[in-house]
Amino acid sequence: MRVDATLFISDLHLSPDAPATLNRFLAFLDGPASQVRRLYILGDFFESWVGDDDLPSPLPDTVVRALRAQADTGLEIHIMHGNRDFLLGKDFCLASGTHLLADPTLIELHGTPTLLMHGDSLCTDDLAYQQFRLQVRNPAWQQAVLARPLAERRLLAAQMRDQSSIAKDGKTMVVMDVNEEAVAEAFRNHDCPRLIHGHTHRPARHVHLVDDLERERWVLPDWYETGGYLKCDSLGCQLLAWAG
Ligand SMILES: [Mn+2]
Repeated sequence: MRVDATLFISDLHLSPDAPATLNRFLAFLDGPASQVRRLYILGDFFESWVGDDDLPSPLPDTVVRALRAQADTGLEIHIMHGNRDFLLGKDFCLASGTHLLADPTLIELHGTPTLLMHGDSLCTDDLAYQQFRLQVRNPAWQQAVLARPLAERRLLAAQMRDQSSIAKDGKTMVVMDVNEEAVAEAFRNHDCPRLIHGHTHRPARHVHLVDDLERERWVLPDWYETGGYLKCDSLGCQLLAWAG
């Protein structure tokens, strides 16, 4: 029996180089996720995604089968693009039984209007990154990339990962965190009391006073060392660790 609760995860950065994280995720699906009705994956599920024609590779294949098994037994699964896996497409969703979610999306979460985002669009102090984001989210750029051979796209993905880690080295923690005004704007634009996002890898519950109303912002953990997730039901939300 699945209980009426919703789980949120993000930033697993699943990759063939991190088998422990994959195992932790598979255990999470068979554990906490098998007990509830809904799972939201808010971006950077994969460390990189070179196109849905890579589905037969071992890692995507394992993950798709595991998601599918839960979807087939009643788990509603939604997935949002992150800044690593923005090429995840319809074929992935069809194969895994998941639903692609726009960034941002406002949902009614157990009675509370809740805004869901990956979180990178809130990091407006990082101008170089926002430039990059505009490029990779451009449908024309994505089509051009997807038209290239798979092997070439794998190389490109590796290069982009290297460039991202070099770029991060030169940036301060403040630049890479969310901008307070961007957060306030998001709350205002969607007129909601709650926001859930990932991306910054700084799990926490923040309270923001926007237009005289208290709003809560939950930041999801990454899965590099251990895992973790946010569990929400009609009573509220809580961050939980998941060591597998
Ligand atoms: Mn991210």
